[in-house]
Order: sequence, then C-alpha cells, then structure tokens
Amino acid sequence: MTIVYLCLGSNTGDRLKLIEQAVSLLNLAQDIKLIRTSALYETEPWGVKDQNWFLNMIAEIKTPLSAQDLLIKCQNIERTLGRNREKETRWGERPIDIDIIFYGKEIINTQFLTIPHKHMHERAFVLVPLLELVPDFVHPVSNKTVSELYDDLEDVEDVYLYGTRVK
Ligand code: A4P
Ligand code: MG
Repeated sequence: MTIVYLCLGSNTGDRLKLIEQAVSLLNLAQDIKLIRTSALYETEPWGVKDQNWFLNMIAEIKTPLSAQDLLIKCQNIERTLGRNREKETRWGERPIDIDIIFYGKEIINTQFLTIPHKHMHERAFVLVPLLELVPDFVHPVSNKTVSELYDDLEDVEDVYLYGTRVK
C-alpha cells in the first residue's frame, strides 16, 4: 500500500460538481481508499493566465496500485467526467484534471509519468492545500518539506479558500 497525494482541478463547467464527482469516483474505485481531502480552494490560473479561475483540492489516498496503473485509473475518471485531451492546450482549460503529486517517497521518471509532479514546487494551488494536510512531508528530490517549498515560492498566484474570494 502506498500513500499518494492527488491534485484535482477544474476550471470549466460546474467546477464544484466536477470535483465532487471526481472524489466520489476515486472513492468508488477498486483499489483506491480515500483517506482525507483538503479544503477546496479557488485559484488564479497558473501558466496560461487568460482563462477561468480553477477550483483545486488535494486528496490523500492509499492504494496497492502501481503509479502507472493509478495514472490510468485517474485518466479514466477524467474521461468519464467529459475530459477530452485532444481539444485541450497545454496548461489550458479543462473540466477536470487529476495529477499525481507524490507517490509515497518514490521518484519516477518515465515517458508517461514524472513523480513528484514536475511543476508542483512552483504552484501555490498545489502547495497551499498540501500544507494543510502534510506540511512536514519531505519532497524526495529536493529534500525540502512542503512548508519549505511554500516559503520558497517566488511568483505566488492567488489562492483563496473556496467561498471567500471577493470578486
Ligand atoms: N503525466 C506525467 N506526469 C504526471 C503526473 N505526475 N500526474 C502525464 C499526472 N499525469 C502525469 O503531461 C504529459 C502527459 O503525462 C499527460 O498525459 C499527463 O497527464 P505534462 O508533461 O505534465 O504536460 P502538461 O502540458 O504540463 O500537462 P497539463 O495537464 O496540460 O498541465 P498540468 O501540469 O496538469 O497543469 N492553474 C491553477 N490555478 N490550477 C490548476 O489546476 N492546472 C493546469 C494544468 C495549469 N494551470 C492551473 C491548473
Ligand atoms: Mg495534468
């Protein structure tokens, strides 16, 4: 069994419902046990600025699946919820995105998978909800804790607890 941190994100359609559905589908999946989730955050788009704000959340799960098989399950859930990668652009709009942030302490670099996620240390929308769950978790490549990575962030995009952003 491995403890895994997934980052869920949505910025088109009914974002709240899509995130909730993704959490239920993860919970229903065989071989995935949902342990806990962070709060929901409304976040400024990172990377490509000219798009809707996202809702983001981190889910802590436990699984006997390999990282590769877990990725396939996550991509199946994305497809079930209407994601069509062919219509998307890099860092662009998407109804649902499920990224693997940490897979235990493993370091994986294959054609299909980079773990820890290659941009996680640059993203407040990942680090803020992670900070809530596991501030002392050590990134196996940089050997910094989540809270140190957060302190090191340079360009911090805006991250609000969902429902508290004043538009
Ligand atoms: N892939 C590789 N590593 C992973 C991993 N750790 N977890 C897959 C999940 N999938 C992984 O991805 C190329 C292929 O490898 C894909 O099939 C991917 O699913 P890539 O090299 O990371 O390509 P990319 O163009 O960076 O991917 P993508 O999905 O367009 O971008 P991201 O990194 O997922 O970012 N702003 C806010 N506020 N909130 C967001 O949630 N999300 C994105 C998308 C951009 N800006 C955002 C948000
Ligand atoms: Mg992705």
